[in-house]
Amino acid sequence: MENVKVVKGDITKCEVDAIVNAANTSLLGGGGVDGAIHRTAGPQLLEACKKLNGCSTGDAKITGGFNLPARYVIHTVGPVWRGGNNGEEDLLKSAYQRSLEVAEEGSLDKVAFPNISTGIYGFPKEKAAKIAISIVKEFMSKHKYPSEVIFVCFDDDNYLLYQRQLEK
Ligand code: AR6
Repeated sequence: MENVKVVKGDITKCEVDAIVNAANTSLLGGGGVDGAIHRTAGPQLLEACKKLNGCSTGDAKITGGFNLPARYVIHTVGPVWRGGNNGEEDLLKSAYQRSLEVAEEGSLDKVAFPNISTGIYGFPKEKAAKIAISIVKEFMSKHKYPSEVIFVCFDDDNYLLYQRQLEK
């Protein structure tokens, strides 16, 4: 599908309508992609996040992008991988689904996703890639927005997995 793309790189450099942040339930910043997004966006992002009163795992909330090239940040919280029998797959699906719904509600056209939960949260990468791609394709087949989704992979493993999965 040509409106679903994969690139290797840093999501904080993406000039899109919204980038998705793999945050934690506090929404007050952290390491990984969350840390990079807050560093680039500047302190106004933290101020905006403080007003959101956190976010449940599997949910998503939106702020402005401040100093980022992206107009908005959709903050979602993926699950911590605890062996796979604690609802992790459904929670990851929900994190993608809710992020897409928030984009759709804002009529946001071009959205970039990081590989949610596959860093510090330890979700198996191949399983996560299959979930991400299937949820995104299904959502896009039913909705006008977003009309373009970019999977921004930071590590080689994820980049190769997404390339392989998207070729199918
Ligand atoms: N651009 C794109 N992807 C990135 C970047 C970047 N600049 N930096 C890292 N990644 P992680 P999680 C990739 O750990 O597993 C934070 O502390 C990384 O290679 O950022 O959902 C939050 O506050 C990996 O593939 O997020 C939470 O506490 C992917 O982003 C916790 O980490 C996700 O890795 C969330 O853990």
